[in-house]
Amino acid sequence: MTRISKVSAVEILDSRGRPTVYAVCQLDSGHSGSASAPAGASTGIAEALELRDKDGTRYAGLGCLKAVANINSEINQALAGKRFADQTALDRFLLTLDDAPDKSRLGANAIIAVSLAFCRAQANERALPLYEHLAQFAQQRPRLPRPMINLFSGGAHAGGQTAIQDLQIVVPCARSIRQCLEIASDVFRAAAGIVAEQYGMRLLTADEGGLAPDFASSDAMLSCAVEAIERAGYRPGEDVVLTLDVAASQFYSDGFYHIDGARLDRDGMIDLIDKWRAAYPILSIEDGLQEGDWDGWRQLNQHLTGVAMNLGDDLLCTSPARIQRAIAENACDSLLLKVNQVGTLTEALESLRLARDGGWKVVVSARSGETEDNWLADLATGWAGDYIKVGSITQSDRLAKYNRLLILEALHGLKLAH
Ligand code: 2PG
Ligand code: MG
Repeated sequence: MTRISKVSAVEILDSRGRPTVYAVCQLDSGHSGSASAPAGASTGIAEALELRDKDGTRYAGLGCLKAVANINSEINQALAGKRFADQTALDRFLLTLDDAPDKSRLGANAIIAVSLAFCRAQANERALPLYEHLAQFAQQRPRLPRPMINLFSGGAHAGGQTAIQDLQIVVPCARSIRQCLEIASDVFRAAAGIVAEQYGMRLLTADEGGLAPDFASSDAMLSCAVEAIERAGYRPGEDVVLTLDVAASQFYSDGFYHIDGARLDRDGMIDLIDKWRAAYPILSIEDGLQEGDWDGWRQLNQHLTGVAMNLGDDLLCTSPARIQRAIAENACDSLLLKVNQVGTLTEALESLRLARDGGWKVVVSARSGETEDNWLADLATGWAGDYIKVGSITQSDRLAKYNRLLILEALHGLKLAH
């Protein structure tokens, strides 16, 4: 049993310069742990709610002082002096404190920060590296996830200059994290060179550090990625492949997808995805359709089965209920797992287990708003994610996670998935 002596919190700033929550959990044993909450920009409708102050005099209303105060007062009063057998006991207790289904009373940003801080404190108490503690919690054999590394950004992460939100590269030929990053860096440099030649700009990067030129179309973005892979000396489709986060909910309105100057209905959007798939080496399509169109997702799944991963982010919101529905309805075949979408580690683990039981692939993902905290790398390793989606290789909020993976590989002897 672990006895908590105190939990406390501070408002800190994330990679977009927006407030977020940093929590500390102190144990009677003298050990402690801390963690910070990430924050999304293209959030799904079914996500747990980040509590923001809505006080226009600070950070345009995005302050987190209420969430911080909830930890320092109510959550601390409820937890201080209590004993918990494990993470599940702590998380279940947290859920009893906030009876709002979307965790909006205390704030999902407050709850996830406490859930993670407790996890780190317990790992420290048990003298285990965080990934190992998480692996034992999930009863998984730890394994390094293969990175999906952001090359180009658009959508909500880059001012909407192109519709597709994230174009990422995966290096299937790499046998190590080190090699993945070396090759990704070659491709990124080549892409930066092409962007400089064709768009006259050096490194104009988006929220996750990806290059964000004003591509004329999705095709221009995709073909530029292929050109960058070739220019860097690699074979597209063999050495390096592409993954897309279409984030289609972001450009869906009035019943249509507004993309590349066209106004597409569901069938038109599925056709477009088929064309991309036929023309480019695409391993995975995330949020190819908007989050409310379950019939469309079933249709899309038939098109993608056997040719690309059909990855649900906004559709699923890491919610066990939505994952169960998607499995039952054959709506997709892979989970983008973001723990703050659901609000506690225990609920996220339930989502992971459902996805695994359904035979799905799992991509453990960062948010577009991150901090220097690196718990995600340990989570993706301890929970044996197939892939990790962290963003590009140009910002410390992203590199904190990649660097942790490099360290886990070099010093802890962990091996890359597949
Ligand atoms: C996504 C994420 C990460 P956000 O949509 O997958 O790229 O973005 O955190 O803004 O939801
Ligand atoms: Mg997404």
